[in-house]
Amino acid sequence: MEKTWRWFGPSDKVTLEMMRQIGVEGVVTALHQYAPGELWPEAEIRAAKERIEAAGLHWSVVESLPVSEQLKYGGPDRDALISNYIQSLENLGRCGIHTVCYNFMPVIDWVRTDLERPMPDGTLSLYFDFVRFAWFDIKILGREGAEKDFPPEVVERVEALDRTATDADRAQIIDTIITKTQGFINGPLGGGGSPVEKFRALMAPYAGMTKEQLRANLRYFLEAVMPVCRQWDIRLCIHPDDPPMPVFGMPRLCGSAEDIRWILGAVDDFHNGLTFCAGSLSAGAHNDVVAMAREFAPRTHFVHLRSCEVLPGGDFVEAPHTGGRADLVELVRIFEAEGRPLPMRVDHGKTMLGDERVGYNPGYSFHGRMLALGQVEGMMAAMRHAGR
Ligand code: DNO
Repeated sequence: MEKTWRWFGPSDKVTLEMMRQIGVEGVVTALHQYAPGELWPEAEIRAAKERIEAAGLHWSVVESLPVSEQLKYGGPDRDALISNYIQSLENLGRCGIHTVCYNFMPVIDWVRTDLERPMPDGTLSLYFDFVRFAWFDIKILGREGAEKDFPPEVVERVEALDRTATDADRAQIIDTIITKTQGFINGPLGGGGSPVEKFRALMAPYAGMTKEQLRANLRYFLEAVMPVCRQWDIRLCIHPDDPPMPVFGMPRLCGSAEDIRWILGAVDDFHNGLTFCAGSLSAGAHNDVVAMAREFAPRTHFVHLRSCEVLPGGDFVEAPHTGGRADLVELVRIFEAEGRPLPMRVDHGKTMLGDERVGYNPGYSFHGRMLALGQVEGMMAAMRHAGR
């Protein structure tokens, strides 16, 4: 595997020079200045690429070329948006960039209820608290029928929580779920008005949508973009749903082995591939992550290494890279054996040793990820040694 690192562009507090010092080889980035759906001009791609190369690195993966909401719900402009997407892929191909990650999650990308949950060792971790998540859905978003999506004992705890919650607690969870977690990935929601109102408006086109309809829209998109991927050898790789289950009553389609099988079979082409995000997949107790890696390695084009621990009651926490239920040692063995120089980045890390004072994007601390990269690099070295 190739050691890569996610870079949020020139404003990222982790610089390209810092990455080089810790042994990173390839950069994972995007043209964050463009909103989802906008065309990425070739000149801008080239400029970003040259900047990365001037630092002695190379642009290995695009994460993400975002898929607009209209493509996911099948809105009236979808064909125009698809032609922009195709043109952006061609422009990337012309610049020699061949791996492109995307996701197909309606409205909300990854979800956490806590971005700085204190751990017993003094580090801070991302955390998903099932009851607080349900509280957000039922009481803050006020989604119709939301209580039916949760077990009665969770709904009871939501009632109790709501009686004691303060305005500051409400503001904090809105800021976490809507503003902070989504903001640095897909850009700020923009405009005035309350984030909750905007969030409801974004969800509206998905009302009543089934998983089958979402799948049909993904197939439509994949069929349309595959020719340009073949022509320019672009390996498109879908990112699994994080967490790997439906949220806020909207369907999700990439959370289990069966889902991934369906996606890879929908257009059975090497260029229709997977981002193997061990962290997202391990957050679902239904997933046997190692078995999935064995099955899907031949169509995996990008690897995200981290591991979750699923706790009783449905909470999950991001475990150290040497622990949790993803079994990274085994995953490294499987992906190293693929023989292709698969780009791999360590995903989220703990916030530690002063990271909390710098203001990194949630999950993208410097020290925490550096520690994780060292751990994964050790696993890779051991595999390579054993294979000699
Ligand atoms: C969060 C990330 C996701 C991922 C996108 C890919 O930290 O894993 O936001 O980048 O879903 O499209």
